[in-house]
Amino acid sequence: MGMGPDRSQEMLMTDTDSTSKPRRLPTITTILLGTFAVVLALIGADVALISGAQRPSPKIVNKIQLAASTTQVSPVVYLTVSPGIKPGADGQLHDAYSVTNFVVHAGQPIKLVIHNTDNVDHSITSPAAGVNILVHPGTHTYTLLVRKPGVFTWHCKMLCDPYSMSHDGYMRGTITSL
Ligand SMILES: [Cu+2]
Repeated sequence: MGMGPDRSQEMLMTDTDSTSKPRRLPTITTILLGTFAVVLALIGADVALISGAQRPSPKIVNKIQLAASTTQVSPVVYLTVSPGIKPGADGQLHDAYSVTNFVVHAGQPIKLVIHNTDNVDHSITSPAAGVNILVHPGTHTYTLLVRKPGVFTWHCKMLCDPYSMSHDGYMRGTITSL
């Protein structure tokens, strides 16, 4: 009965006594450290790849949102137009519509209830889509009708804010006609 513990003790003793382990330990440690360094390097490379790929990702996200939103056509869209309300990449505040991407079914009109807080007209103009809505100051209801399917760019033709007129999400956007 007492043989078992004795043997295990001997085994433990021989294990601890063996000088090979302390010698191997640095080599194992260096191998582990080496592997760890390689793993770190790979993670670093992945992070670099991910961060590199994330730079154009806002556009990808926008495309995904656009793709998701293309399945949904709202019969009435409520939005505002305001001067100097949205920060631009230039650090200045710019004129902007609160909604700039519209989705319609070709040949089926939707209503746009637009509150223009400005004291001048703005517009939703897309010659390719056959759309030219003059948005007057105050709250009014407009009809958005695109007769053919397609993805069309619109802009405000009122020469309001050059930055806004040349940037999506300000005085420019997309009409998707399904
Ligand atoms: Cu405008």
